[in-house]
Amino acid sequence: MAQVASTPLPSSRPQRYDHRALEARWQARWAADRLYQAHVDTTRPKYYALVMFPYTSGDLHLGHWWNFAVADVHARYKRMRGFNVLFPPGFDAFGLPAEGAAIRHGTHPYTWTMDNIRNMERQWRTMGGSYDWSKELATCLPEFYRWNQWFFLQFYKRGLAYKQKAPVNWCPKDQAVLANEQVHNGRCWRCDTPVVKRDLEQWFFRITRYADELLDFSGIDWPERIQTMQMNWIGRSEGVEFRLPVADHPGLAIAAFTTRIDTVFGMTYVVLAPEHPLVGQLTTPSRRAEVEAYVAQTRRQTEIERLATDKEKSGVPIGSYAVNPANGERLPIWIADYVLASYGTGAIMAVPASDERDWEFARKFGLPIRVVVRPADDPAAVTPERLPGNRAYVDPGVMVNSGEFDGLPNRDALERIADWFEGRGVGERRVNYRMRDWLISRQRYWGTPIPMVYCPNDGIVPVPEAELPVLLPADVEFRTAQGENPLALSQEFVNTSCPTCGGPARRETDTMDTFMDSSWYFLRYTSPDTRDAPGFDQDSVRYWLPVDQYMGGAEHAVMHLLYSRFFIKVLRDMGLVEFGEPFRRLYNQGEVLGPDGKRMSKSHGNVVNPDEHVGRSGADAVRGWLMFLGPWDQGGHINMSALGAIQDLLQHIWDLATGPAPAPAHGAGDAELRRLTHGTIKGISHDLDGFRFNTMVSKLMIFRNELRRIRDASEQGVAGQGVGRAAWDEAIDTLIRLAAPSFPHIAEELWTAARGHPYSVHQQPWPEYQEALLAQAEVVLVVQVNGKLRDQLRVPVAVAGDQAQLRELALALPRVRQFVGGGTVQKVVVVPGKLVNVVVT
Ligand code: ANZ
Repeated sequence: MAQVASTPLPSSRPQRYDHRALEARWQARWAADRLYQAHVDTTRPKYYALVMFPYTSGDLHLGHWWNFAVADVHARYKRMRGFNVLFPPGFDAFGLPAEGAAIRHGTHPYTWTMDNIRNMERQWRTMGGSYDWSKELATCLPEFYRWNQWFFLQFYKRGLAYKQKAPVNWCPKDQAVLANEQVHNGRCWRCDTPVVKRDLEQWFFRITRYADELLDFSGIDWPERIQTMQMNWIGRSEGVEFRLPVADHPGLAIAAFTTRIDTVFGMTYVVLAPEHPLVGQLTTPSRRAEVEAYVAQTRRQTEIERLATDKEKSGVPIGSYAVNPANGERLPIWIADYVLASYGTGAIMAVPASDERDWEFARKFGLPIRVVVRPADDPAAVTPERLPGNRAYVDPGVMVNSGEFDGLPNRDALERIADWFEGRGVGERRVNYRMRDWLISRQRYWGTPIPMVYCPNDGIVPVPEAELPVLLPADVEFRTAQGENPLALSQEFVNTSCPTCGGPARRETDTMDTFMDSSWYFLRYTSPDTRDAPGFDQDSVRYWLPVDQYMGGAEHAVMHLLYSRFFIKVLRDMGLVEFGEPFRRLYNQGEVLGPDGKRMSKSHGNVVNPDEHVGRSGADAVRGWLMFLGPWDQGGHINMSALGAIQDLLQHIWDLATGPAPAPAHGAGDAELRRLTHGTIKGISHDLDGFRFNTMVSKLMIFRNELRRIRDASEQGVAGQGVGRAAWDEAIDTLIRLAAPSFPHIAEELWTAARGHPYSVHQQPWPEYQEALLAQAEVVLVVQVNGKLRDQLRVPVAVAGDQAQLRELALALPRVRQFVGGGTVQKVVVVPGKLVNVVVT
């Protein structure tokens, strides 16, 4: 294997490390050779490595590099490990900013987006990544989004897509719906107008049908934190839904959901959400003005503001009363913003003694508090003043003031009262989820048109599959649109004919949430040219999916990562895929911060553009720089000293690989060098397996230091045990291969051009370490007599496990002989590699 190492390099070879020439040259060669193009090959183990695709915002900044370049190190490593790797790039290309740019600059969203893609792709390619550009996709192209429409139709057929009135954030000035993220302190992010809730007909996906299945994470290896966030988001709770008759309104009842039916005797008032449909009917004339003012005030708040626990409680009574079905008591009905219309039934039984929010509310408005569960160890704690800490008691305890249930542990009472209610037909056990159905309609232009038609005769009619895609119209006016959906203004788009009766009809002008695109783009990557349903080649998907390693930010914990899981489960139930989880392993990398330690943003003026650094220092240096900034999952902040350290590393690797080998008879000896080489392979492999890129780079640096030390000793003529040519060549060739995933260009140049090995280093197997070479040359064992330390034994590794020899050597030690003295050796206990104990009587 060793070839040309110490012969002077031919003059045509670059003597100096010049990243400029070599990076461009190798990138062109890899592209021409389609080195990273993935093909289905059932004879090889596959590995689907995926980074969350970027939004087409305009530029790739160093934060993108942090994601994509480091992920590339992982993909390259897996390739050298023998996997058939699929590693595709693409663009998340629909979304609001394109429309904003269109309004501001008068460009079409398509033009703006495609220009950005071109620029970002150019930057992306300078990374020297092993991305398979033949798989590239952009979600804003009809060849992609027609399948969104096709999936929508299938969901509709299966009852998983439906239309319903729902309250949305509405800016009265812009005349536009806003996403929750676009509401800042109750005001529009653009014009600062107070945002109101408005009920609009919206399209939903019935993700709640899969709620229970989405709580099951078995079979996937995801960070605990993300699983917990999804579980909290789904928010499964078991409880009882029961009815409270309304006093003086025969036949009318309020349904309430509670997880604590055991506390039903402690209910002292009832609260409806201000938006509850019964509020109008149950408000008495004398209360009307106050109630209406309160309802209007609530509509201006976001859900997040309403739920804040530190918020001062507010509410008003509406003048009517409800009857507690457990004891017949008449209780006042209030409305308050801490009760949400969208959860449970939008109404609660309030038990101030057992619930913190109800306690605060009751205290503020002077409502009664009745203790029904007391601490088990305090029989006197039956009044509010006697409760521990003078606050709501929420822990398990013993029932009081609850009729026949008094004295029971409250857990038992909970089941008994649930049975009692069910037996009397007053209520039923129920499971509730905090998660709502996925609202997918957006009143915007730059998204996938929802393929539905409204006909005066036939109602809502799906567009026939054969007529897909429903294309976004090109001639749309953006400037005049006062925040209104430009699609709705396009007569050419809106006016159509009914697929059923042929008469005049109107198209749906809502487009789909862009999370629709990201819910399945990873299927399309396997076969991006597919023109047939279902929008991906099923054989390719069978081979490549699920994704083996997904890499992306933790900010996607609930939306994208939950929607994708839902989507795949639906596709599985449709028989389109054979798996139920899209991403087998998930890794959340941290964030790279600006030089000032702050999040990079244009407003902070601390955005670092990679182009400049790539131009000056080379892509390899920037890749290493990023890895060296900190652990990948934690992030780090940009500092120039780290870049300098990487530039030194690259120069030193270059010098070692192109310079002469140490003269034999100098240096540390083959055994030590090989132990170093193989120990480094082991350490670096371990780090790469665990995504510890920063410590991996440190290990390369240590390896580099040691090799330089050996070489320098040789140059200075320091006598040693001698490093043979084979061991040196092994070390250098290993160094290059270990560096190849991180520094693909310099590694290729050194491997192929400088050392004359067969192209490409990126198709070489990953070096394997030999365990036997890792062991220390000598091992020191402790020698005891009757359990007391008396001496030590230094033996060659080969002897350290040889019981008979160790016994003999230990007994021969002078100090052992001294302590054995005239006694009899009963036995010699040998723990190989560690200890010899001589037992004497
Ligand atoms: C009485 C009670 C007594 C409650 C008690 C709790 C403790 P999770 O676990 O999140 O499902 N609740 C029900 N619907 C609500 C709504 N629309 N808005 C605000 N709060 C609502 O919580 C269920 C509990 O949250 C329910 O149980 C109800 O208060 C409240 F000692 O009923 B509970």
